[in-house]
Amino acid sequence: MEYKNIIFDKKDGIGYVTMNRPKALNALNTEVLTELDDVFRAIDKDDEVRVAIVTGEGRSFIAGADIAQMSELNGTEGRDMTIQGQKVMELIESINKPVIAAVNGFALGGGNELAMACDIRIASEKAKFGQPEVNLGIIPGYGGTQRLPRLVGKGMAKKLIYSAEMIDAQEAYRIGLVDEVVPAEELMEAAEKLAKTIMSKAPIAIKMAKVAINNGINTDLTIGVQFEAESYTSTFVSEDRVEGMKAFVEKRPAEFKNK
Ligand code: CO8
Repeated sequence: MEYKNIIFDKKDGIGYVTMNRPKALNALNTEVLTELDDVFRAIDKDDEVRVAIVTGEGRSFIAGADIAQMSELNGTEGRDMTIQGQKVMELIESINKPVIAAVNGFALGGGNELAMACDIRIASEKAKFGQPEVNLGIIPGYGGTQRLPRLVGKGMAKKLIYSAEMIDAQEAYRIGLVDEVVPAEELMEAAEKLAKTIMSKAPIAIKMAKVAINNGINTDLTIGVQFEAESYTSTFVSEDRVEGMKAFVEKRPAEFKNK
């Protein structure tokens, strides 16, 4: 598929998805969502990509769903656009490799929701976060009412959603919405450094850690530890587990083969 609103590159095991609609601050319309769906399906299947990084061109990460487009929709069409976006967020969350959000600027509404669907969020000091939907007479519709309380707790999520308050990167870090804050000029370097660290580890272990954490967070502890046992077993029967432990005993770096 040819992309008009995003750029996809890959280099040294990293897949870069750059939101590229800077005149609209990278707002998500149905065409952008279709392109994101396509690119993340491709990343999921692409053995050359071990970790993906999502970022935005210009001064915004993503300033939300496209308000101009939404303003033209009736109820049914609005529901369809919500479901389309929710599916994209679920896809990003469930692909079998880590996705890092390198949040360069505004992450508002659907933009914050996309960042939350990623595994890890690294923010530039210039980034701004918020769920301003109630200003428009709607509520978050790309998973924000569900993922935000899971990340920052119910009270803080309600405060942010009810008030539509925009917060800076340090505050987002303080409440646990982002995992690291770096100077703007070091953002991509920080995301790549983390991606390279992850790529140096056993690939099946990384994949299974993602499965165990994501499945577990959506259920209770009893079921969650059962997911962990299943995921753990998948790592324990792998050749890389034998290699990892052997390398430790032999005091040498492990050579993982994704087997
Ligand atoms: N949609 C469409 N266009 C946008 C959006 C957006 N979300 N955000 C900014 N733009 C456009 C502006 O219209 C403007 O275009 P133009 O130059 O043609 O007038 C351009 O981007 C630059 O924006 P501003 O001039 O407003 O720039 P400022 O620096 O003054 O302000 C802000 C930046 C604060 C980010 C401001 O643009 C803003 O408040 N944007 C809207 C943020 C927002 O409310 N986001 C939430 C949207 S709702 C949502 O995401 C719901 C998700 C679930 C949807 C379910 C589907 C039905």
